[in-house]
Amino acid sequence: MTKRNALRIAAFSALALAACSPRAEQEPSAPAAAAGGNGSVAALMQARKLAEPDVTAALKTYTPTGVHDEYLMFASGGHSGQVLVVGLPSMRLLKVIAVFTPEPWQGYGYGDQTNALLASGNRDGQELAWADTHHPALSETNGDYDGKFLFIGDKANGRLAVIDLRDFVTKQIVASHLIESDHGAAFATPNTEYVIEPTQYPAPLGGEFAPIEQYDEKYRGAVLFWKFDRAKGRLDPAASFAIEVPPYMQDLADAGKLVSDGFAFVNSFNTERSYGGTLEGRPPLESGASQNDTDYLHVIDWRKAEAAVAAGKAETIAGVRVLRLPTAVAEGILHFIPEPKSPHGVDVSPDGRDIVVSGKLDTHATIYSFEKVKALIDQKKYIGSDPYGVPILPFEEAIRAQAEIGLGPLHTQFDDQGNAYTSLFLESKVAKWNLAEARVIEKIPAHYNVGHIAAAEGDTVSPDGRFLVMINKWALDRFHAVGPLLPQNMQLVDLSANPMQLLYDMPVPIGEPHYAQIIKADKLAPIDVYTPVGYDPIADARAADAVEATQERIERRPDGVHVYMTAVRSHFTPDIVRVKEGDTVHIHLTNVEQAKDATHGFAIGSHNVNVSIEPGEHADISFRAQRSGVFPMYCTEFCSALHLEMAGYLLVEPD
Ligand code: K7E
Ligand code: CUA
Repeated sequence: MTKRNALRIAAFSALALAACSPRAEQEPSAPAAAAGGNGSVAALMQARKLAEPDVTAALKTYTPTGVHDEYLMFASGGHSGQVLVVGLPSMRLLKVIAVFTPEPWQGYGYGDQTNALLASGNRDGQELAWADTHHPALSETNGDYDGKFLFIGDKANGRLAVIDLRDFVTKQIVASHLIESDHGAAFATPNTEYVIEPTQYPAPLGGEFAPIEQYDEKYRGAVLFWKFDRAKGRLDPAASFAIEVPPYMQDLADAGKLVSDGFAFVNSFNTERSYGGTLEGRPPLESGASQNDTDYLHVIDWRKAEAAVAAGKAETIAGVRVLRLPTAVAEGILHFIPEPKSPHGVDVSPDGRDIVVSGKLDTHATIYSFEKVKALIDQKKYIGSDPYGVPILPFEEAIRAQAEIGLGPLHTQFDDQGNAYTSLFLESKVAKWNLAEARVIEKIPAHYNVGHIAAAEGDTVSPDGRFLVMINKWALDRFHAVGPLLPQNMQLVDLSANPMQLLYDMPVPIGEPHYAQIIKADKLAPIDVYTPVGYDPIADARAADAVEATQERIERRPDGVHVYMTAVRSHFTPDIVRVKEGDTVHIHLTNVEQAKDATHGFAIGSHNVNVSIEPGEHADISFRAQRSGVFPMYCTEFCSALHLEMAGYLLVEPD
């Protein structure tokens, strides 16, 4: 038990003692307590039907006003295409970071900068108004979260985004045209040299067409290694590469660390290469893909791959340097090891020595020993090769142990005591097990189908233990009914309690938060204001059209009317904009304030104009004044006592 929890429990005991004293029993009557009034702890417990564990849970999570959380959790926003930022242990939602989809509050997708950013993720000119985000990945230094950047993928459209944690703003979206889908996942190498993005569903590389009957010959997967330029804070497509892999369905990945640094582990399912055809006399994909007892764990030596690419051994497909399968095999970059059928999670232990794989249809967590795997690779000890020539290492000689943990194991996390935690989807439990001994210690029930779990600093070389969040699919009976579409449910667990204790349920009503990472809050140092004034957060530079106070003006030019505008509590300058019907209008708007919290919004009705400008921020807004009329413009944040007066008019004169 940590010191802090011990203190909290001591505080609780004192309260409980007070509650049980005769004097306490004479405290206010039940109706007052039920209404929340001035009841004693005992009366409140009775009125609200709370048991002792409920009260300890409350004391462990209750965070008084003004007190900050100890951890921040970054959870994917699933179908919303966004990222949730949640404080632990309070489970308070602190922010929803707009990533792949428009978000009105942040004015994301309503101004020129964010429109261009979103458009950079379009595919073949198709505007994409949604994304399926799964696995966020925090940037790492020496295998530890460094609190600088966050990456998140889009499963549906095979995209990846970069969020800067200085301002919690999305800076870049990249979409490779090599692949059609990924797992919505990002995996960072220990020094964020690369962000790994494996495909999910195979297709011909480069967006070509091939009949599904040519699945074996023409369809492929790829594991992309996006080079991260830390100084620029952007992924560098020109320095990135991919490794072609067979048309199995690659799934999750994890980067090796410490002893296994330089390697990446990717699992796969459907090594049967089933492709469905339920109306064409073939079995559905799900049964076709479950025939074999094993699939293949892909072991990738990414440093060797990097060297092969540098030596010119890659082929360019759809603008991406690709190491084709024969090259990957010849260079000793890619090896397979059988893994129990239909695996899902692959997780490298904090010391980098174990690779834990869980198969959805197997009751074990299989622990591969990196040391053994490396020795087998060095000795070229193969039991054969797959149909694409990839050498296969012997399963029995590659594993250290198999832990019998339960039904439907999915994902594994680690603590600071040598324990692993694995979610059991079918059992709706999380198993705590000793990693060295591969022995289950205890299980805690999740309320329903638990998918991912996230532990504090759980993917690093030095996890914290303390807290674990179970991310459950659908909330069933946990909350008041809100119609047939159910929220998801994140459940906070105290790992320092023995046995583990469930502390809190948090409904998530905006999409399925597949995975999350939890970082110590003091590792983050976000800014309060943008400097210099006139800052464009997407370009990370002062905007070319930044406006200084006294420089405000309106200019008519061949490409339209340019309005150079400033915002300061509580007015816009200019506050009257006169244009002609049919004019294109470009508003260059700078918030010239430098005080923390001096945010302004800027909206014009009927024109889809809506931006949020934080202190020092600049935004450009372009639109066409289609119809003559009088259109109020106003600030959308209650920024001062005279906020309602922070308004003006767009006057569109008839042509
Ligand atoms: Cu939903 Cu990791 Cu994408 Cu498992 S994933 S649950
Ligand atoms: Cu500025 Cu309200």
